[in-house]
Amino acid sequence: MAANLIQNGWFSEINEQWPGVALSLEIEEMLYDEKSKYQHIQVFKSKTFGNVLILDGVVQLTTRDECAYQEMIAHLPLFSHPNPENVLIIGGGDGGVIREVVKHSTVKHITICEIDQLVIEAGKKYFPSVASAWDDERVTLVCGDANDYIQKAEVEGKFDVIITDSSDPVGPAKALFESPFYVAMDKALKAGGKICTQAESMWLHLDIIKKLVNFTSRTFKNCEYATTSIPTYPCGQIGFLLCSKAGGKSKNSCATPARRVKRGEEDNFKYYTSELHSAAFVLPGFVTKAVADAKAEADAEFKEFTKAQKAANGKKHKADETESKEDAAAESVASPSKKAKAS
Ligand code: SPM
Repeated sequence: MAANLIQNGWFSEINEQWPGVALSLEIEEMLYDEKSKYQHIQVFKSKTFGNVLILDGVVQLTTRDECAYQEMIAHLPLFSHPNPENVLIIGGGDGGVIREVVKHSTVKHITICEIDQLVIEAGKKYFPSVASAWDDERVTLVCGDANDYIQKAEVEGKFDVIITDSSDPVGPAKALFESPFYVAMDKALKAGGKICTQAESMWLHLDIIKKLVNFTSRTFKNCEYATTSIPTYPCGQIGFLLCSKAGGKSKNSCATPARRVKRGEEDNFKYYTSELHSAAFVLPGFVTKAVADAKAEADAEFKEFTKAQKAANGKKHKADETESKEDAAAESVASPSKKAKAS
């Protein structure tokens, strides 16, 4: 943690990604401070929000409010799918998303691709209530770069649900906010598959949200932004991008759950409810407009591209025609007997 982020026993999340605004948490005890090959990892015990995980100076989770993020990023796509069996988690080395995915009895295999082994170890040691499902027999860990893993031929058409629990688009997670990564995730889905990715704050990063919607709406059948409130992320809010692949038995929209929490199982969830699922897709006017604008821009760009391509093909067709006429004329001059035979 940069020294200027701790003063008088308080951690302040000062960062260029959210200029002029910062959350502060009072530190009771510093528990862990290591630099991995990828990032600076720190854990402290806070006065009122439990243990806190910080990566490169940015809050990733606190034990008090992590449910608002982990439950929503996992259950929004899982309950939108009628029968999720094979799930991929990208990132999420603290183990919180695994803890949520194992709650679905339909799920047979869970692959988690996390780049940083030290995050996994810190999670197990300092966040046992979060990293509680690593031993579930359905879980396989791939320790590596998710952007490489998702491009592999062996994952094509393999998953029902992909959940990307990443840090922000600076540092190791940068490529996870770019179009090629989403195109590769689409390929890795089965028909009717769903993806859900950490998609930043509507108060701070409307530009990132619009960019994500713009390129995902070209690839997927449907894409939607959903929101959750979480006090320890900047501005107290974070969102998710949910994209659906056509086909299968899934509905294209994730806004109405395909399955509801079963009666008697409500206590498995601290934050998520079937009602909150639908409510997460009800957005303030300016966000609804930004999402609609991004989709309309993508449509217009696609139409423009198709028009330009048609025009280029038309020109090429004409040029080919002229060329073959000229070739034929030249050939008939060079070998008049052929022409005579042909006629
Ligand atoms: N399993 C928890 C990992 C958290 N991953 C998301 C962290 C996002 C932190 N930054 C939020 C910034 C919002 N603009």
